[in-house]
Amino acid sequence: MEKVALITGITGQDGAYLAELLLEKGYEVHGIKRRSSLFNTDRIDHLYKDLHEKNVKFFLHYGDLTDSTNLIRIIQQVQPDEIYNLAAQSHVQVSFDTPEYTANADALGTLRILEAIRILKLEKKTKFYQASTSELYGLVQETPQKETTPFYPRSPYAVAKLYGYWITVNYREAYGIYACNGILFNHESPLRGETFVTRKITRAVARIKLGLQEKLYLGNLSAKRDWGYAKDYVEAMWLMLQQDKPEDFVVATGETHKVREFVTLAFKEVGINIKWQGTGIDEKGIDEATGKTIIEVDPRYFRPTEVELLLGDATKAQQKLGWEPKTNLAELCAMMVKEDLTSAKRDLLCEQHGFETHQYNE
Ligand code: NDP
Ligand code: GDR
Repeated sequence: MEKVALITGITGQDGAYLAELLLEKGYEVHGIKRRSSLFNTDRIDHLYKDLHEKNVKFFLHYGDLTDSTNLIRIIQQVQPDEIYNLAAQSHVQVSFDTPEYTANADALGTLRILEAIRILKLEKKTKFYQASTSELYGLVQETPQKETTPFYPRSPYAVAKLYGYWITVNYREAYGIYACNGILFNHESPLRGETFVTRKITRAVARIKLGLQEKLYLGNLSAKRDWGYAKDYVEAMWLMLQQDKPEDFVVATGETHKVREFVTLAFKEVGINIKWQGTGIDEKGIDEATGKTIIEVDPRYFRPTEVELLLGDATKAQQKLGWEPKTNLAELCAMMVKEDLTSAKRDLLCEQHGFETHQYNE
């Protein structure tokens, strides 16, 4: 019998890679997308087939994590073997502006799905994956961070995810649901949202290289992150739901780098060497060849409370799931810059032929 999976957040970075992986494995894949005034399915359009064709295995449903009745109805209709709860207001800085909404979607949204499983009496049938995060570790208590490291969340996003983490553990213990937390460290790709720091950097690198943009403004250049490749990480999500018993796992590369290092690496990909000058808000990145300042610090991007250092220890995932990262930071960065150069070249062509292109930078 082919398995049926339901993915919330299917239009996001991880949703797109996971949907691809599960379709390759022969699953019937259902996803929940939000109604939006513009199309929001760019990342999964290549998976979509006209529903009138034969053997369609990919289905989208309108829904929202803030709407219980909608979630219950979709889960009742789909009767999934596996639910991957990837939907979230996932931007840490935005969570300081929208803390209540973030709690509603990220914390209560998780509860709503677990309750739907219970209400529909699917506790024995449906396995549940919760997209937990290294942001739970927040203020450093121990490095590298592993499954037993105490949590100290530092943003409304992380606090909401803390609820999601514990409610998942609680429903596993209270009702015997096969429910797992994947505590994933930052993972990036060419599909990464444009306002997360790596993608913001690789997009700017491409646009600066082609003369479409003058400068890149960033916040805390000294924050350290353990960055992996999203496509490698969705494999770990799937593996977590294929074990004999449900457990929580850290997924990470075991390497950490400063934002500043990622900037240097990304500019190097297009032949620009960066010389760093100054400190704090006066720090600047200068193009060695031209002497022009192309990177500046903008305190608007500082967070009220920051997570300074993330470094994960994925030994448990390696031992129990046989999972290991396959892509290193240099390969990841090169891949992202390459994709962004392709789209910047498209923009340049348009401009050269008299068509305006607009780029929203945040
Ligand atoms: P994205 O921001 O790329 O995707 C989030 C998805 O959630 C989008 O499909 C978005 O829809 C959807 N969504 C947001 N709010 C709602 C809502 N109220 N109801 C239904 N859907 C909603 O995130 P990622 O793919 O990067 O991350 C996936 C999950 O993993 C998230 O939960 C994130 O918090 C978590 N995580 C991510 C890490 C990372 O480094 N990427 C690390 C650890 C955890 P739309 O497209 O319409 O905006
Ligand atoms: P993060 O990712 O907060 O770790 O959350 P993000 O890429 O936003 O920030 C990483 C670090 O870079 C610093 N930074 C900037 N960040 C952004 N977005 N924009 C800037 O201009 C900038 N300048 C410096 C940040 O301060 C931070 O220290 C991501 C999300 O995917 C979460 O959903 C997920 O849970 C965690 O990763 C693990």
